[in-house]
Parts: sequence; C-alpha cells; structure tokens
Amino acid sequence: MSSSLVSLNTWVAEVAALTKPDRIHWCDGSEAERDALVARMVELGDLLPLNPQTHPNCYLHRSHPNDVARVEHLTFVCSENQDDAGPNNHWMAPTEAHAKIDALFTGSMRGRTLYVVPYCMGPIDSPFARCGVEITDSPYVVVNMRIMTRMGEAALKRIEREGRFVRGLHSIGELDPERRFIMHFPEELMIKSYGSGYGGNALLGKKCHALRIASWQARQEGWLAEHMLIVGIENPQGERHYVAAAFPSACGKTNLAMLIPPQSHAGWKVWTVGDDICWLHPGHDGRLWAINPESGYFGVAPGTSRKTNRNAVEMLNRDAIFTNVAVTADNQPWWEGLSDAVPVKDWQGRDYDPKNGPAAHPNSRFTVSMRQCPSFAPEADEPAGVPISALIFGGRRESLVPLVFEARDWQHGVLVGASMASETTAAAAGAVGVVRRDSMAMKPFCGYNFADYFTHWLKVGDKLTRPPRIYHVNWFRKGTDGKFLWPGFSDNLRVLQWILARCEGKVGAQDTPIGLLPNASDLDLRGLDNIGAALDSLLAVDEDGWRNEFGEIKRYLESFGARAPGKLKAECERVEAALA
Ligand code: OXD
Ligand code: MN
Repeated sequence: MSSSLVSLNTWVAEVAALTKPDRIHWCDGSEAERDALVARMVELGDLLPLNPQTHPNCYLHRSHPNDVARVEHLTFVCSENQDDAGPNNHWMAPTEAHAKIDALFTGSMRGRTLYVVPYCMGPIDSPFARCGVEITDSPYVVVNMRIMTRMGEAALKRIEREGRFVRGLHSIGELDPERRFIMHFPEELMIKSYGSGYGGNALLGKKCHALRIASWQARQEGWLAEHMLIVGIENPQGERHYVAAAFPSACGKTNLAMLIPPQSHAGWKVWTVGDDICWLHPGHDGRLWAINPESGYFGVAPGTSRKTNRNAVEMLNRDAIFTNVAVTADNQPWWEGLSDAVPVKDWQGRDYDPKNGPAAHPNSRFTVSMRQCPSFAPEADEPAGVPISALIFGGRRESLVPLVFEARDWQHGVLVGASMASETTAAAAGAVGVVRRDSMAMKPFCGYNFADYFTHWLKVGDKLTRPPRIYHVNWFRKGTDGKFLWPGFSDNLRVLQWILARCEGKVGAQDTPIGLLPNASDLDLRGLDNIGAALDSLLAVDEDGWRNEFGEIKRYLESFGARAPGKLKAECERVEAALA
C-alpha cells in the first residue's frame, strides 16, 4: 500500500475512533452505489421520488427548516496567525477550534454509517486539478458529491499517486444551529464541518475546498481560485472566446453561464464551462487559463424558468436532486417563477398556503450533472482548461453603477474587483438586500486576508504578457419606478458582445473617471424596443455619487491597514483625483 493510502487509512481510523460509527463505507462512485444509497434514503423518507413520467430519477429532499443556507457567522478560517485570516474572516486559533469541534464530533456517528468520499476537483487528468477526501455521515452529501465532483475510484487512484489531498470531516450532528461550525485549517489542508447538511456547509469539495482552502493554496503556488462562472461565447463566424465572471451568490451566475442568445442574435451561441467556481492559472503563453473544478451545478431554483434559463429547465427533467422546492398535485417540482402551475405542498411539506410565505424556499436548490446541460461545453473536461479573454465582475446594485465599464489595465481591474459591492441574498443566513463590499464576490470564500489576496491578484497580473481585459457589469439597475432598467438574461449577450468587440480592438469607448464605457451606438440593441431612455441612465456616470462611493472604497481599503497593497491605494487615489 502506498504511503498516502496508509495516511488516509490512519486518518479514517482516527475519525472512526472519535465519531464511533456503526459501519464504514468507502465510496467507489459507481451507479450501483448511488442507486443503493438513493433506495435507502427513499425508504427512510429523506428523499421523495418525484413524478417518474415528467422527472425520471429525480428526488426531493426537505432539509431541516433551520438549515437552508450557508452560515457565514459560524464559518471560521483557523490559521495559526490571526492576521493571515484577515478582517474578512472569522478566526479562531487552530488548537481551540479543533478542541471545540472535536468535542461535537465525539460519538456523533453512533448508529450511522461513516462514508469515505474520495473526490477530484477538476478534470481527473488535469495538472491543475486537486484531490480531497470527505468523511461524512450523510448519504445525501454522498449522492450530491457524486454529482458535483469526480468522485470515487479514479480520484482515489490519483490520491494514491500524488499523496497530497485535502481532508474534510463532516457530520450532520443534530442539525442544531447552536452546535454548528464550519472550520477551515488552511495550513493543515483540513476542513471540519459540523451540524449542517446544507450544500455550501456540507458538500466540502465546493466552497470549503475549491474556494477557501484552494485560494490559500493558489496564493502559495501562483494561481487564483475564484467565485466565477466560465463561458465560451461563439460568434456567427464560429470564433469562440472564453470569459470568466464573478458575481455574489444568487446573482444570476447560473443564468449567465447558460445564456440563450436573443432572437436578434442568430448564429451566436454560449457554451457552459462552469457556473460557480473557476481556477485560473497563468499559462506559458502569457494568457490566463481556466478550469472548472466542479462537475455539476448546485443552482438556485426560484426564478429559473423557460424564459429566464431554458437550458436549466431542460437539464432538470431527469437525474436531479431538488432541495426545499415545492411540489404540484402531480408531484412535479415547483418554485416561484417556474410556471403557472399551482403548488400543493410547500418546501416544508405543508399544504401550500400563501400566508406561510413562498412555496419554495428562496434558497431552494437543484443538483445536477453539468453534462445534462444542453449548452455543456466539452472543454470542461480539457485538462489544460480554456484561455480567458475577459474577466467580469458584477454586483447587484439598484443605483449608481452603470451597465458595463472596462478597467484601464490590470491594476485598475484589481481595484474594480476589490471595490465590488452587492446587495445580500438568501444564499446566506441573515438579512437580504443590504449593500456590502464583496471583493471579487469572494467575501464569504477567501481563505486568507483580503489585503494579501489583492497583492496576490496584482502579482498574478505581473506574470501575464497577454492579460485578459477586466470589466464590471450591473444587470440590476432600477428606475425611479422601482423597475429594472435592463432586461437582463438573454439580452446580457449584447453586453458580452461589446466586451468581445473591445477585446478584439474593434470598437472605441468613452473615457470616464471610473473607466471606459460603451458609446451607445456600439451596443447591438437590435430587437430591444424602448430601451432609449433607460440607456441614458444605464450608461451615465454620476460623478457626485461616485465621489461618495470612492470615499467608502478608500475607507474599506484602509480597514485592511498596512497590509493593503500600496498600488491599490494609489490606484484609488488616481480615480478619486479624476473625479475631483
Ligand atoms: C453557492 C453560493 O451555493 O454561492 O454557489 O452560495
Ligand atoms: Mn456560489
């Protein structure tokens, strides 16, 4: 046996001694294993089969009502040195954190099966992929991990070969919010998560490994682990460009990743490489190359419809797991916005009564293999990844921020990403609709001090001789009547089209203090009626408003103290001076 398997076996034995499971099951990732787990969960009522005619092999899981989202206040980065975690993270000293959470794990798997889940984040033969092993007592986690990662035999073989892997220990515990922690130990490449079965807290390959731990590793190794979708955009001449885009949770990444061009754009096609996480590596050719470490989508259901995301609706009609959605009388999954059908049971399994709030939980989710998406890009399996032409940052901002602007250069682009702000959503527990700074959409996910992260972004830029251009977009601007000014969804292609035309040097731009904005005549608005008046607001730069915004951005950067890169502060002063 290789030394890495010895160390894996030793760890499994140590965890078993602590958690006292009745059985240990090593997952091979096979269909037979999945079918057996599903059958057992159906027997126990943890999965409910949905209508086999309309949704073959689809199941509904109803979570505990107090366990429906990520819990940022209970999520910790436990680096040796508190400053390494930074003001952007909750921190606990590693010894204290281990002691606290191990006390919860003590005996927590009695009467349960301990599953050992080897997985690989990224194409199994990619040099950029990284492996992990999750130990969990939740079969729901196992079947979701099988969709979201390359899980089983092949991953175990790679672990045996490579030796290094991220260790993730998870137990649903009692699903008691008072006994719930999501702890990260970056120096030990370790995650411990207790008391929640919710995706972002429990599918440890996703946020915990592929973002928090991976961002730490990426800094040491010279790459970037980002909260970004990846798409290939093909023009009518058949040329394909790839872009990666960062938006905070529940701000439309999945919809943008699966965009269907508007009728006016015959011949255009969008290919989905990833919808949530992107690992970016400087290539030998001076470009930035991206892989999607995941192999499935854990998407927000409400609002998904044939109109907003037809590809998603089509990929969800078989082999999918739905969590906390409602059901119709004929047992089909249902959520607000999907159709005119009337739900009969809400997400908690109660007879639907509008007095109880929405039928589907606002953060109800689907889990589905990326291969089922009609716009799936086979390049998602490409070991080298795809070359990135543009990076896009986007927030949910009802005022001030224009539809799109381009950063002057990489340094300015890093400032644009660092100063991103967005209204909070139901993807995390807590208030919804409050504007907060969410640098690079990584506030909940960066496994180290944001000041060091900004410095690292600047250093990565220094390695690129052909860097992607950097943009900021805002699909969420509202008029005085409270209605959205931009139609969004399919029509966002028009903005991507301008971005690509800029990357190819085909169109000019208006130079403004905040960056380069489109000349209205360069936006392809064919087929968009009555957009004229809205466009004036969408492309306006309110200099007074931006002066205020930059006051806040400066205070935000100052909150990171001396560790914040001087270059970023200088860049901020440059923009402020232009606005003065
Ligand atoms: C997600 C999130 O689940 O960002 O992707 O919360
Ligand atoms: Mn996300």
